[in-house]
Amino acid sequence: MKSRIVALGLIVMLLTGCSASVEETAAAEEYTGTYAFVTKSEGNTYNDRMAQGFQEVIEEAGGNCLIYNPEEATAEAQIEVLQDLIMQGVDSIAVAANDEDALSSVLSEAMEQGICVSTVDSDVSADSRQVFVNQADTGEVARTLMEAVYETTGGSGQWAILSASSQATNQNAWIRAMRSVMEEETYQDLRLVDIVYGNDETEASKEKTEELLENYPDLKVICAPTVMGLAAAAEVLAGQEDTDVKVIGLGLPSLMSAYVRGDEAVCPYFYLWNPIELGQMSAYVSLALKEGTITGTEGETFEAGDMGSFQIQANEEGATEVVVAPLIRFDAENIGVWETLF
Ligand code: RAM
Repeated sequence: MKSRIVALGLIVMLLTGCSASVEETAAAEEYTGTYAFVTKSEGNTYNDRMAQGFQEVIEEAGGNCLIYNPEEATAEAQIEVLQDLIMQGVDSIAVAANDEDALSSVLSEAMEQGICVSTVDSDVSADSRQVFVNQADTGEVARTLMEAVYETTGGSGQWAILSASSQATNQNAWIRAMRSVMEEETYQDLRLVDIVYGNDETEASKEKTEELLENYPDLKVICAPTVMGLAAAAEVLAGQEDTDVKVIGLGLPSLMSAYVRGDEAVCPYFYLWNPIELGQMSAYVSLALKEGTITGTEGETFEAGDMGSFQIQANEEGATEVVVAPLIRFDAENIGVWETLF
């Protein structure tokens, strides 16, 4: 008898999304509920643009939206927020993880409580969330950045990486993938001399940039796959009297417009996806998980408003993800259009 009750509970869970209560079934059908979005940290315009997209979609669907920006880009700061969300009994949590493993236990607890859990921008281990909303294919990001390093250095010489926090899953995945692209013969004359971490904070990233310039007088290029890091490095380079060092990476047009224009531009071009659309996609995924349209399994499809129909795929780590968009290249020619958007 007991196992029949458990089985019935499981069927209800599958039919109604992550929570097993019958009352919530009705709510899910109307797309109501409380949907939380936890960013990596406050003071990062990129996170604000993602949160903006998330909020738009949730509120349009009639949901209650909660945005949390932890004070620092650390796992500890996020765990505190996540514990609070479990206590509040929210319906859904979407989180951009500061650490691949450290959030596992709190996110698993959230799922046990019937909360829908997804990651966005930066993932956790596969068993502590249902699906990852990936901004862009990891291999494509790595190859694109390596090609930019190659082109900007002229194919040889020293370069360094200015990353965000040392535990960030997305940063580390891109760095790992860049290292494997670097093994190709084309890149054999390039030398990665250092990887430094500015924690997605402007001052810390500026200090790390200055240290790189001091420690490596022959440095040619800094690659910063973090929007706060890229803008900070560009600001430092633009303030140097006499330097040929360039910066490339992932950045927000609104923060970079001063640095890509003109012959002496310290950043010849950079890349990103649309962070507002990334937040929107995270909201559509959260709604579909709650509604029960998807559970986070490979092959499931769902509708993402104007962005169309999407399918959940398996990634290289054997986990599931939705890949949002190709990378956009920004340079002096097109930045004027993009800088007003994000
Ligand atoms: C930073 C964050 C974020 C990353 C972007 C490109 O602000 O580290 O996770 O995706 O840059």
